[in-house]
Amino acid sequence: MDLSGQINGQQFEHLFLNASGVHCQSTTELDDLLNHPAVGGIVTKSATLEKRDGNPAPRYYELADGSINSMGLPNFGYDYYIDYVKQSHAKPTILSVAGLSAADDVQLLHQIQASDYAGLTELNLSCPNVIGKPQMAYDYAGTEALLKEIFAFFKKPLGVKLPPYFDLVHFDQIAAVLNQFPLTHVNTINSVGNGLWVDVASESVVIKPKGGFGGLGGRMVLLTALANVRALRQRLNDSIKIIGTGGVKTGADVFAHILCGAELVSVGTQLQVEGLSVYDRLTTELSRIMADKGYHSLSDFRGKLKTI
Ligand code: OXC
Repeated sequence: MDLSGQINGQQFEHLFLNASGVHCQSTTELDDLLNHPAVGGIVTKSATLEKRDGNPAPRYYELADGSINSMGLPNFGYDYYIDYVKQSHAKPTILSVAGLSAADDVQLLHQIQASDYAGLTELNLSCPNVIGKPQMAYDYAGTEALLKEIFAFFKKPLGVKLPPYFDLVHFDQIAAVLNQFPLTHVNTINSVGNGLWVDVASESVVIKPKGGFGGLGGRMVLLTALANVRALRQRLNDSIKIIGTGGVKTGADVFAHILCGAELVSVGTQLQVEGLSVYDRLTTELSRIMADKGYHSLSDFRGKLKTI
């Protein structure tokens, strides 16, 4: 079974990645992922210019059908992650970066441009959990101005991590912005910000930051994720590949992401819940569905969702 995909000519022998934030903060965790046979490549925790502790705990909570988090970008800082991805690895790496301001984003990308890292970079325009910092990708004019500034000097492969959009007009608007630039990919969706879970027994919120508000992930966001993959695949230039992220719990969910047009698929909450063995189970389940349908490779059905 051919489960491969490509971004910017880089071959991912296996479609599975981690969702940035899950099992990717330390080099040990990143090594675990790279060493797993069913993982095609890794995405680092989004790096800020300086190391951050993130928001106060509790800041992640598991629900019956997903998760809510307000981690606040805890990470070891840009130098730590660029050193890691610059090493030679047997699989492709995606260096995720997130400035605390647009000026930080520009500075991070200047540093990557000046480095000898030649792999993929992903600019996170959608973290919902940094207090006082709006999700940039909801500001279409701001995103356009930022990408204009970046592509004036950045000549390496670059993608963006997007928040979920909910209105068809918003898909049109963000696609019109993104199509102006030589992006390698979009990664959609980041967590659905901001949700609120109420524990009725204790009459309380379940995470501490922001009075309990946080980004939703896991199965409860699958339909939103699929809609974003599909709507963006229908609107973006063919050269901009899509990493489908959000809601994957079963092989059928992975199949649905590919059918909507995802090139690769990443796993977040379910990786946190189940550990690395999730990739074996998903591979088995996906391969069984493909075999039953007579498919040999993802390209046999990628983007071929039928409408009625
Ligand atoms: N999305 C992010 O981009 N970052 C993390 N959480 C999330 O849902 C975080 O660190 O808060």
